[in-house]
Amino acid sequence: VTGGVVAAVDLGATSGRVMLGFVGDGELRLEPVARFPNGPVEGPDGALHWDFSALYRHVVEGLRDAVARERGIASVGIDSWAVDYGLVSGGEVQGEPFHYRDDRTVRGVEQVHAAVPFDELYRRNGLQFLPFNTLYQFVTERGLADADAALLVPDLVAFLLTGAVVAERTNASTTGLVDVTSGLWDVELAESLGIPASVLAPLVEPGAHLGTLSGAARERIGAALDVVAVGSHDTASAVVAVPLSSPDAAYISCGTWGLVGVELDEPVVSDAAREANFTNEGGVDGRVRFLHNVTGLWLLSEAVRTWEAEDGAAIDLPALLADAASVDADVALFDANDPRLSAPGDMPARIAAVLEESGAPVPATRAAFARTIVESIAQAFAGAVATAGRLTDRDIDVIHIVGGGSLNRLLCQATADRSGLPVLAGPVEATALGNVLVQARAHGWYGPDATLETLRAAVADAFPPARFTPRS
Ligand code: LFR
Repeated sequence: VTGGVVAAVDLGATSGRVMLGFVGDGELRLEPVARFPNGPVEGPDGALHWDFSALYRHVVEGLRDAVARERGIASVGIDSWAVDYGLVSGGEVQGEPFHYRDDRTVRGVEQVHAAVPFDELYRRNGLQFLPFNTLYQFVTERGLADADAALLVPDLVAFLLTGAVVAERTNASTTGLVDVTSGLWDVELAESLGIPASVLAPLVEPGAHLGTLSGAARERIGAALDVVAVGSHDTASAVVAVPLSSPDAAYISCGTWGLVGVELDEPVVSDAAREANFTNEGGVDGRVRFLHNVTGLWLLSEAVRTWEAEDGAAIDLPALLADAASVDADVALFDANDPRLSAPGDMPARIAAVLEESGAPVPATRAAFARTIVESIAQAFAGAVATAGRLTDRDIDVIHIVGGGSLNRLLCQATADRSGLPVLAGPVEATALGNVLVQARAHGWYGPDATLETLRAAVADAFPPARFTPRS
């Protein structure tokens, strides 16, 4: 291993960060440079949007701080949540991108499924049904016909930084418009839905050089940094950095969502996979991320947000989780994926309504509520791991949890207990690490033949996971 330093921009649904990644002989280390909040905002049209202008400003300021701290940055990589996009025309970004939790997608789903039945869609794009997959958003989009390109969020950031107009392949796979077999844009599908193929940018692979910071960005950041494509879907980057310890391991990338599944070489688009709502998203190096979206820490963070608004004061989450840990584990459970829990809002009241409907008792304290949420997420995780094993004919023997959820000991132990499998937790910053590692490999720092296994071995060395053994 030779080495150097790169910058990772990692944008999540609740916060974004800029980090420096140091890679060298036996070294793999992240240093946080900037962290900023993110979340849905209501636009003048009454719909949920992202404040993309603010996000971009934070990215530029973060990169400026990174350059001030470290002169020799070899490149920058960008990843974010999937599916959402901005329109570009005449070299400008048009308006603030819609948030995937906006309910305009209800119309989009009806429209798409009326034109192409879901089972045919699944055969073509291999994606689980999520109401916000980009194709459902596109068909409700008025500005599409006039746009030069529709770029997913990381590509949109790269465009503003360099002027490059591309679609990085792992994230493009979440649009529903990439053919799961060929890996190319399904132009015929797009056109049959009235989506102009001209807005779909050329596909690029993770590791591709996208360009150098252009005029305005270079001036504000203070260096002519190179931008390199990474697995720009945050989950694709996270999966790169899962220190998979067995060929039959499952992983859970747990943040706002819990992405539960296995890595495959070939997609599985069987009837059973479709009925279980498992997705075949594009991974780095052409691997397949065969997984299911479970609503993850969103349930807890929305509940905490509601309680904080009630109290007019911040809640100490570690203290709340410690109290939750001393509540009896035999609490009432609800379906974490209940669609009524998807939009922002008063989560404790909504969960209470779901519990009451099923005749289950509503927790009396916040600690008990937190316990019900964590156990319900763990139950959904265990179920999805079992389903992944069944659908791929694998005898899953260990579950890796990476991302923010890997720090939630209660959740890790509950997942071990409810699945009956050991849980290996960490690294917490898997997404940023995957981003850094794909750049590092593109620079040749892991040698000419480095595979994902080479990169994962580096993760396992630098970030030994914490083990949770199932209790009967
Ligand atoms: C996780 C994630 C999921 C995707 C969801 C919406 O951050 O990227 O993989 O399904 O957000 O984009």
